[in-house]
Amino acid sequence: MRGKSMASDGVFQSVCSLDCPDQCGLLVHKKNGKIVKVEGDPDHPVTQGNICNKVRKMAGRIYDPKRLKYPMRRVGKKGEGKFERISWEEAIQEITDNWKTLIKQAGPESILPYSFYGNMGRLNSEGMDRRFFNRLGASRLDQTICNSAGSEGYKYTMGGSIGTDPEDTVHTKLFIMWGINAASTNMHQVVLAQKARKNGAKIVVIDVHKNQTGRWADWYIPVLPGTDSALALGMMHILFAENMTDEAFLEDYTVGHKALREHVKQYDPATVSAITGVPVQDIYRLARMYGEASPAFIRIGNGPQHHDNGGMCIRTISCLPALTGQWLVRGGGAIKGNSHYLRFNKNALQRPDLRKDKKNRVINMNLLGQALLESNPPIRALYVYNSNPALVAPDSHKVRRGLMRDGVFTVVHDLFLTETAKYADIVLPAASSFENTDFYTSYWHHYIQKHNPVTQPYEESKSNMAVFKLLAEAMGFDEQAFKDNEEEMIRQAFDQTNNPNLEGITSDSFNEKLYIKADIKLPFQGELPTPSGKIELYSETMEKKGYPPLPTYAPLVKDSNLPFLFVPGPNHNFLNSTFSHNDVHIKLEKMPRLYMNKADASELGIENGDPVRIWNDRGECRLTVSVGDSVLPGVVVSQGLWADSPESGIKQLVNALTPDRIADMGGGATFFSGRVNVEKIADR
Ligand SMILES: Nc1nc2c(c(=O)[nH]1)N[C@H]1C(S)=C(S)[C@@H](COP(=O)(O)OP(=O)(O)OC[C@H]3O[C@@H](n4cnc5c(=O)[nH]c(N)nc54)[C@H](O)[C@@H]3O)O[C@H]1N2
Ligand SMILES: Nc1nc2c(c(=O)[nH]1)N[C@H]1C(S)=C(S)[C@@H](COP(=O)(O)OP(=O)(O)OC[C@H]3O[C@@H](n4cnc5c(=O)[nH]c(N)nc54)[C@H](O)[C@@H]3O)O[C@H]1N2
Ligand code: SF4
Ligand SMILES: [Mo]
Repeated sequence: MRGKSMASDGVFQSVCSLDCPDQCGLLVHKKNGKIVKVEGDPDHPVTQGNICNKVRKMAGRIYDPKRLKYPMRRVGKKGEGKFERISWEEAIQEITDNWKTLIKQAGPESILPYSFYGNMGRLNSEGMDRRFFNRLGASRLDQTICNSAGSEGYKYTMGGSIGTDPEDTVHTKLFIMWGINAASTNMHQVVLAQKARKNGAKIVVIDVHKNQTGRWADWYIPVLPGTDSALALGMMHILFAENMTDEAFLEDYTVGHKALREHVKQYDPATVSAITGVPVQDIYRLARMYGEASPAFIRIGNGPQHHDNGGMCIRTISCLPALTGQWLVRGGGAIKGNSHYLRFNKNALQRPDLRKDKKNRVINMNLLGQALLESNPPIRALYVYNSNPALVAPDSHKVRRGLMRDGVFTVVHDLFLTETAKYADIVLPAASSFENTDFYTSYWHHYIQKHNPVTQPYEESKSNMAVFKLLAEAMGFDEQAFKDNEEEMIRQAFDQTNNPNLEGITSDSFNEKLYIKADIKLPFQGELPTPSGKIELYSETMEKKGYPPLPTYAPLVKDSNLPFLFVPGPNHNFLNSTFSHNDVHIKLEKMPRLYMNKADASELGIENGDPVRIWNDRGECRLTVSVGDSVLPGVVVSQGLWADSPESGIKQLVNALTPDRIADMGGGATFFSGRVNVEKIADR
């Protein structure tokens, strides 16, 4: 620590709590008790003092005049945003009185928690909250909105979220950025790749949109949405056919390579080209480049798995490094996610033993609208924290119809009056992560960090942890689990982790060192956590579950005959919907655009900068078009989770258009598999 954390002036070490793989070390500057500047901590071994522009501007968000200061009760209609100030005592009393009545009338499953990782701190995202809802016996939430399809797919191949140490990628000679907009979403992977590039590394980007990352690449390969597994199978076809596979590695460390060799014969370059839109000669060039380069590294992003076939797509891509034996080369291999390495003691943290009825129903968070509208028995209370489903969940209008329903008593705990909070009966002000004690584990690099608060909670705001303790007390839960403080919970999380990578790391280690690296043994010196202990190119587990046991291409669901596939991803200056309320970030981003191919545009009489209406039977948006060749014909792309502005008639909520269909694996979301129509309009 560079200063005493609660001193009113000084520079304090901190961590970025946003849902971003980089999990940067921060330095927070304070003057007269207020945060005046946030910058990167040069001592962080991976992020080394660089941070993104959006978090550089974090002080403005912390003291944004729109930040919630005290609890409030709704006085207007749901969604209208009219509230009156109440005290914390009144708020807790009203919430728990309501819940107690509901539990008597309809049982605790009538209450649904809804949360994600608006704050990555484990105590405040999956600690005291889990203890509370377990003890309450509430309905359970399946947290599927982000990476669950891809993680399940990857797991069939590798046994878990196990990948390359990103620090080793300074040695890499070939980077394939596959469906990741790393320049915006994983900037330190780009920094590492830049270092490797100075030593001759080449960078290939496979994406449906030539965005910041595609423009940075040595070679950008446009691909049609949802066709990546075909492209990976085409690469395998060539690797086997041209003897570029590592037979010794396949024999020693994989299961099913002989079957795979036969299976991929059907994915010849001509067939694959017809599916993917990638020219035959480019498929050859890509496969040969991959077969020849070493170390070759694939950074697998979230894009390809937000599709109907997303699980299988990641399952397929994750087989590639095994074919060439790249897992044994320092700086080779792949990263989809790395969270398996930092497994702490989840049971001690979350206390599933406090749940009496182990069969409580599970609600898939991607189906929030349907759950609120159609569940039987109905959901009668909703408690939202660390998330903004009215903006981020698929099929927004369905979600909003659910949130509008009378008879759903809704509480929202957030730093801002988000679109979701406008539907709440009670709104609670949240402390920012700078105000909390917590611990953080990255899902990309291998470091763990404890966080001590750098400032007092803003106005009357409280951390999630503090609120769940108050709720537990008011519900009369008297177990020790609800009396534990942050330090005790951190101790429990690092006690008996059963994880060799964390051997020797206890909560005391955090007093000695701020950034603690897990001790990672290369996967192939030991066993992988797959059933066979090897990389499963052929998966019996998949076969038993009714999936093709070998990697296989399946087309997207065609949900209508509308002409365009719509890919609404995140943007550079927001983090999901976080910052979409902050004027500085809005100004940086300017406005939401719709990227369209010039051939499509000319057919529709659309010119660059025209306002367009984009719609399907779920909803509509009005965006400004950007015409060019950054997307293939038949595809339109937008960036950013922007809010509508009903006052000014602005419709830019992209999830109004996205399907709430569930992906092939993990209950995942299919944000990028919906179809839309586009037409020119006179004015946005
Ligand atoms: N600035 C910023 N950083 C963020 C976030 C943010 O909102 N803003 N969000 C954070 C979170 S929660 C996450 S999960 C990550 C997500 O970050 P990424 O892993 O980068 O995922 P996305 O940005 O959703 O999509 C990545 C890319 O996939 C492309 N894509 C879409 N469909 C396909 C396809 O079928 N095939 C291929 N090859 N490409 C496709 C998109 O055009 C996009 O460029 O970023 C985190 N970091
Ligand atoms: N169209 C489309 N939709 C998407 C995506 C996409 O690419 N395209 N990406 C999807 C993905 S990958 C993800 S992960 C989800 C993310 O969706 P969300 O998890 O909802 O992420 P955010 O929009 O950042 O909202 C987080 C909220 O938590 C609040 N918050 C922050 N810290 C705290 C805290 O300590 N306590 C409390 N109570 N609240 C806090 C923030 O103020 C913010 O309102 O969105 C998904 N939605
Ligand atoms: S959002 Fe990501 S890149 Fe930006 S400071 Fe946080 S962890 Fe670092
Ligand atoms: Mo995410």
